[in-house]
Amino acid sequence: MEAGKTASQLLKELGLEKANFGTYSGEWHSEGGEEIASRSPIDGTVLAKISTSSEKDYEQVVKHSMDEFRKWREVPPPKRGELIREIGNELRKEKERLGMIVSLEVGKTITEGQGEIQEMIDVADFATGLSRQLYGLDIASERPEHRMSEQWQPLGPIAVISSFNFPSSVWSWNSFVAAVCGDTVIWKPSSKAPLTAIAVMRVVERVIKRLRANEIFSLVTGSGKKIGDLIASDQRIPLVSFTGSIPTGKGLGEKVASRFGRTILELGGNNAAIVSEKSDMEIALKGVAFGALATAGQRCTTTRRAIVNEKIYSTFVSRLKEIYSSVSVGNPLEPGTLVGPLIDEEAVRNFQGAIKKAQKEGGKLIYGGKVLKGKNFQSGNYVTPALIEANPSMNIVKEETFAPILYLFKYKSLDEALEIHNSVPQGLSSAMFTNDLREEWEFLSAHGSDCGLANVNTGTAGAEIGGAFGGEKQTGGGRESGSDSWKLYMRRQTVTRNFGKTLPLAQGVQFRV
Ligand code: UN1
Repeated sequence: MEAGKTASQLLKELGLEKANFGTYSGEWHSEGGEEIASRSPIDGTVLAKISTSSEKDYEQVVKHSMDEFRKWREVPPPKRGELIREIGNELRKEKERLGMIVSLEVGKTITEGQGEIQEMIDVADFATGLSRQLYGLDIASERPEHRMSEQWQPLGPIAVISSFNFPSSVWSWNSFVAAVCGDTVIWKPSSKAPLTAIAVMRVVERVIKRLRANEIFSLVTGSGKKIGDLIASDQRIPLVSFTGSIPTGKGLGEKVASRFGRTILELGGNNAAIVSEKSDMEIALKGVAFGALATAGQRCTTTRRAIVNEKIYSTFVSRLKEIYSSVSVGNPLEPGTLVGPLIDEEAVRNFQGAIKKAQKEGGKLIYGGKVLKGKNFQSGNYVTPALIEANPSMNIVKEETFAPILYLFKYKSLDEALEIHNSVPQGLSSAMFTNDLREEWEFLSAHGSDCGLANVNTGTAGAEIGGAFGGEKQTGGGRESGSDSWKLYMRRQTVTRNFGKTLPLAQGVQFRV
């Protein structure tokens, strides 16, 4: 399947043009922002051109989002949920087409592109239910005839800066939850995936216009340096949710904190799977392979390290090599493909650079690591996934390289495995494969995995939306999507009410006037 041909048909069906405005605030506009191209990593085809947001566009968006917030915060939460339900239903209808846009723009396999939209639908369902579950607390007061409680208020217009690898679902994790909380949302997608954002916003716009609902979602496009910076230093935006690299997240976090704004940071992962000799090897192999290879190793949750018990190490590694050699790398639109292209040339260079560094530090490349050339690999972004035998003292294994490189480690005792596991600066996802209850306990205990996500007998990638998603240490500490992540999109208000006829003071303080 050719990316170009598929794309023009799809763009038409979705009401998109070859050239698109990259700013939406109740209407599409562009006031002289520079033009960028959405380029498919599959074969380098330019899918569409997008005129990004100028400062004037940005200003219009923020003003619009503030105005809409003043109206939206007055809407009862279950009514807000009704809008999200309708958006979810529209996404159900458009799942195939939108999933295809994702595949075309970022090179995901068809099933992964569809999965991305499914994740949005799931979050829409979750947020609709949540809109009736925004609960507070009732707290005992030390004073007679007093009541204390806790309630939650909307925050304001918030910003969501998303990355290319989950170009729409991460926006929905934040936006659908924030919307039922009463916030309005300004979306800045990655400049590597603006077309998906525009396509999603077109679908959202259709629902909003049909229902004559509040225009709570807006879109700005442009570089992190320009638009990202405007957001980071904009006092009017109380919360910025950012998904991306550790250095960018650090800079953004500092900027937002310096104006007392809040952030939800979802930064790099360096996720490991511990494979015990007491595991079911078939499950472990599949879990590690999916974790390392899905999305061509470009997930925050990608398995980057496998820590394998020495007793099964050689069997496990040779089986893994077999799996790797049977995996087809190529055009992600073809049904048999498991590993598509990397997003761009820079990603390919990083892949090669990391392998070189690993080899210099004593790592042994035992499989893959090549850049594929030829007719089927036109864009030059296709690589054979790499397996590298490593040791924990190497520096490169402490870094996240957004590519399919799996470092392999051997361990003797579980203590040693856990030490290797926790020895990196990132703390997003983790997995342990074992059928031994005591080993599972160690992994899940306070001295076990130090990550935000800890999985047993399932891999590091592929989290469900019902749990809170995010990680510790340099991953940034944010939580998104399920559980009580909604609290991050609201402000907490402690309420004290006096029903009595006197004014007793707390802590027994006397004040006689
Ligand atoms: C990401 O890579 O930024 O858990 C998110 C997963 C996906 C989400 C990944 N559901 O792999």
